[in-house]
Amino acid sequence: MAIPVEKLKWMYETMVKIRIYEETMVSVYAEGKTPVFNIGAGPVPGEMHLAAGQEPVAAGVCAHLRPDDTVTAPHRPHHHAIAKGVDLRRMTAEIFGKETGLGKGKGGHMHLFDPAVKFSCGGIIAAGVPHAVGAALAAKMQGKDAVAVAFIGEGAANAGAFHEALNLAALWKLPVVVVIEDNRYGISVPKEASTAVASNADRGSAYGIPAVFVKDNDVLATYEAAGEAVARARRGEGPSLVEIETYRYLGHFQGDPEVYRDKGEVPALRDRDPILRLRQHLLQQGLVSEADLADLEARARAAVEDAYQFARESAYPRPEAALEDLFEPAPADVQLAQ
Ligand SMILES: Cc1ncc(C[n+]2csc(CCOP(=O)(O)OP(=O)(O)O)c2C)c(N)n1
Repeated sequence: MAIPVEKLKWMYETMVKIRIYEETMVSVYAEGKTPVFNIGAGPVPGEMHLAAGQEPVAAGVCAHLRPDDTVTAPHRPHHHAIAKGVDLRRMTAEIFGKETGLGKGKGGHMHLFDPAVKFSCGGIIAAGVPHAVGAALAAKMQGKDAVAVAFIGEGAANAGAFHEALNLAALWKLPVVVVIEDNRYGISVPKEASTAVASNADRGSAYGIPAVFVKDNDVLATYEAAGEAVARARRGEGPSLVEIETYRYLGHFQGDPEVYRDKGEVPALRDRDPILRLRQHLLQQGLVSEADLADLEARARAAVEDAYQFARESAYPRPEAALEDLFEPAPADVQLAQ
């Protein structure tokens, strides 16, 4: 399948934007947390899970999605959010805990919600799968051709929610695609120590649905596999499972001592960097010039810098705001017990 040049350029720019975003976060998150690591200090309090290296998954899948398609993401959500088109300023402000954030600064980095592009994420492993299946059920009942995509890690594919949700999605032929990011580890536990099958694609047959395994963090192969799965869902033919072999360059969380992996692992992975591989492919095929790529890279960097500046300059919420927006106001025709 020939991939349109505009899509290739979009995927390149998106991957570069994600990488710059995550690398910027590495240093911003560290502000105020040295020499003694204090998780509450600095401009970005709380835990931080970054996805540098995993860009092909988000870009290759979201290249097929529309704003009215739903995406649910896990605790490592920035790459999915960026690729889905979440407002970068308001996302960054949310991560900084500012009142201009997507959730008025009350959620932080694991709780990003943008209804404008139907994006959500959360820290409970595999919880996004039933949510995506619910969105797919809603689209089907409303007669829409929107689809839902749930991104989860390979560790989460051992959770009950994943299996229960897939069973129902298959039974009801819902327009949902479950994308598993195999980045080798669930925190410190390697996949082979937690999962009895080498590839989660083998689990598709348990639900009678198509399933593929995409090797080597390859954005072009991811684009093709996701394209087939999304098109099948849009045609009303039901769910699919796509597992993508990807790499996590950073720790499970920022501050992770990473004693569970060999010191040579990440440098070897970085030698096969997926952004550099796409760059070389675009140039070798004569699809773009160095100047074109420099423009895309400059635009990506400018968007990231603008978002961080917006977040830094925004105000913190008023203390009283902690008690606002906790409950949806009751509909007028509902009498509340006194
Ligand atoms: C239901 C539940 N159990 C346990 C945890 C603690 N936990 C947080 S991240 C994580 C590992 C997730 O691994 P994986 O799904 O492979 O995603 P990755 O971190 O590699 O992106 C666990 C067990 C949790 N958040 N939710």
